[in-house]
Amino acid sequence: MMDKRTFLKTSLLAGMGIILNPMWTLANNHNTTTQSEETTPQIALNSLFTLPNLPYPTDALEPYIDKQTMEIHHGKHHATYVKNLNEALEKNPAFTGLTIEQICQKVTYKHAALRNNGGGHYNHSFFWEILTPAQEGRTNQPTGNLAKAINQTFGSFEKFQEEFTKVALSHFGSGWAWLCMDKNKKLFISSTPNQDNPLMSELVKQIGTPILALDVWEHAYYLKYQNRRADYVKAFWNVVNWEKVAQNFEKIK
Ligand code: MN3
Repeated sequence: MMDKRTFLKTSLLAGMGIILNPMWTLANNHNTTTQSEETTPQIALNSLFTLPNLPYPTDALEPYIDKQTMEIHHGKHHATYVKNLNEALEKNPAFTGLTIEQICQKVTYKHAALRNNGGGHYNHSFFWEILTPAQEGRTNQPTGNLAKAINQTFGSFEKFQEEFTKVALSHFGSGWAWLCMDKNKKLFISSTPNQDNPLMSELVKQIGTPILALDVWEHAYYLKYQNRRADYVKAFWNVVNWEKVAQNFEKIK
């Protein structure tokens, strides 16, 4: 038998909704477990992305790409993509713990923030690495297996350059030009709008792994070249890091 004091206490707590029906608790726990198995990723929720350092000083690509453009492009534009990517990941737990490549492979038209900022982070991180300071008297061309593959696919290095330049110049508005390898190990040139890239298999026509990239957003060249995208693309060939491009090629060949 409950004494009066216990009865009062129990009634009060029940009235406040604090005493739980054991069946309800079980059902609720079961439901929670099922949901978390479906939506919680296996990897810890701590792998936020950070802005990578440039592999050279901001003035190292002068006179082809100017210091101020590099400062703003890396320190402001790229930094903003990283910040917004991390915010978007908090709202999309199914993407947490994935590499940036995996995020790009998984995004669809439904994930606008992840698509734009995940793409922005991948594309710029990739772009900084395939650039390098120009060297006096150097013929800046690929060598070895990569040179052979370019010759086989496009006829010659000059024809490849022409084709890549044509794609970079004819891309309307903001976007990227790419040299990629497809799943049959064949090189191809393409362009993508905004921050899309050829890893985004749900979104692009030509799927592939990037080897070389060129940012053709106006923010990449406007301070120095204004509307003259052609001059910027021409200058780009002086600062391509063909050693790095060859490494990208060898990794997936
Ligand atoms: Mn850019």
